[in-house]
Amino acid sequence: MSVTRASYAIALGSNRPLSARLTPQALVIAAMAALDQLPLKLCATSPVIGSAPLGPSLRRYANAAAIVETDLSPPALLLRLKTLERTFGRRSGQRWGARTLDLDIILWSGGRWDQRGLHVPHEAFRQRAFVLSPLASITPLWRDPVTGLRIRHLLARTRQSKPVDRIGKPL
Ligand code: A4P
Ligand code: MG
Repeated sequence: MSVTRASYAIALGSNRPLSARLTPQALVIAAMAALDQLPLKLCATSPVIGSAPLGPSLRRYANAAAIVETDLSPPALLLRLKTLERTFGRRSGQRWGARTLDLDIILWSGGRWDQRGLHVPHEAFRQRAFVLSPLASITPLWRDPVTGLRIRHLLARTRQSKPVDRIGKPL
């Protein structure tokens, strides 16, 4: 299925090297370049940041974000991203386990997409500075269609410690 041209925000993460040269940071940089080989236009890429691991994996992550434009629907784009993850040595394993490359769809210009196996906006992004900080450097004004808040506002909230519910609405 294709949609009329849409914008997507993609989060990139890596915390396992593929070789001595292909460190997590190098993998994220290479993956951003590889996005340009897909049937899409790479509009913006963020700097790569280092971040402390959330979850069971002990290794630090390299994280970044990219904005792309494409006619691909959310599930069609996800398929392409999963293929790219495998090209970069991603093997299926423990959820949240160390990985050479993780590509998540965070937002798309069509608003919400909810089906089995794909939820856009990404369900956890509002609480994650390692997603919001790179994203804010390239698209600070994009509004989350669920809370109505801009990326830069969501990022600012992660620096306060106000309680929020599961989707990030203030309690
Ligand atoms: N899926 C549903 N919605 C989406 C979406 N919007 N984008 C499904 C991408 N995938 C989506 O993902 C599992 C399944 O989620 C997919 O098959 C897809 O159908 P996965 O990438 O195979 O596995 P995962 O990444 O281990 O699980 P998950 O739930 O995506 O974890 P997250 O949210 O990606 O978190 N700490 C730091 N500092 N930096 C990180 O990048 N990442 C994680 C993983 C944990 N801790 C981290 C980081
Ligand atoms: Mg993932």
